[in-house]
Amino acid sequence: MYPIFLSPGDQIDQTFLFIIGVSLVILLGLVLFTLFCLYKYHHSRNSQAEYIQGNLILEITWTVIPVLLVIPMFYFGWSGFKASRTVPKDAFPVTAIAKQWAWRFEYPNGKVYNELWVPQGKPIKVSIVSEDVLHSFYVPAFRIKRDAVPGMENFTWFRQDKIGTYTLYCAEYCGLQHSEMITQIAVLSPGEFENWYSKADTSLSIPERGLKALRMQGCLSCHSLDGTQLSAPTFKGLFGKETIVIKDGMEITVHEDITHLKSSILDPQMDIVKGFPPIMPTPKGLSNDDLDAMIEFIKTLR
Ligand SMILES: [Cu+2]
Repeated sequence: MYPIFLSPGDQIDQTFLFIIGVSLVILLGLVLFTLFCLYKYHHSRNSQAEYIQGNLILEITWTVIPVLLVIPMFYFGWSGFKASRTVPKDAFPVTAIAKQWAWRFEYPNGKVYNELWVPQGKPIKVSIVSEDVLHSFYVPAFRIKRDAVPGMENFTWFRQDKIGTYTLYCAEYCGLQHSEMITQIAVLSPGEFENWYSKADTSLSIPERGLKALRMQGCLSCHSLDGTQLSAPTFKGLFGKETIVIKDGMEITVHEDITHLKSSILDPQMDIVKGFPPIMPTPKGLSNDDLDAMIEFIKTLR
């Protein structure tokens, strides 16, 4: 039996090492055997070929040895797979929500964050869902990759004993800003985690709340804060600006005031800023307060 104190990531590593080890032994054996045959059966020593009709011992040997090698590979692979699909009962549940192009994490107490913060040494069950297209929850450091499929709930689990930050990628090409769909898993000491987890978000100022909402909605994958041109207009200096937009095929100039910004967020296809692709998704689950806070935040980027 696999020691149950190993997390699925460690089991995958051990299985991998086992298979690599066996492969190396086979490689070495084959090379040595080839060199031996090259020498022994060189035509200068054996000019006449010999006719051999079957060899029972040889046939049994080359059947039994591979079987003995392959069965443990299967065993380690299978038990590792089973461990990765069997969530411990005391696991802490978090939901990972994927959308173009950001991750969002919902905790049992209602806390929502754009990074996955977890306590050290505790099994974490991650339910994985998508709000739009296929994405994939990929954490190389934990040896985890699991798809986020629209319309169904997937899951994975991990336990990390080492405090630190680990990168979480999206590993399924999901559109223009796919490569921006990247965030962090922060493994904190249990005390630190409890401290963060039990603290409500009421301490945020209104613009701070707006920034958080922009992150959560994935806006910052396309709209920069510092004037950099990504695949959508930058937020820097946007408020109060005159912008040329395409509306029903016609170019018109709009004034980016509170009303226009709000309606552009709620109905992204209403008019499209000239020179940019019409790729912005309609925000989901955006409260009025968050919308107001977003505008307040954009206002600060003069
Ligand atoms: Cu994605």
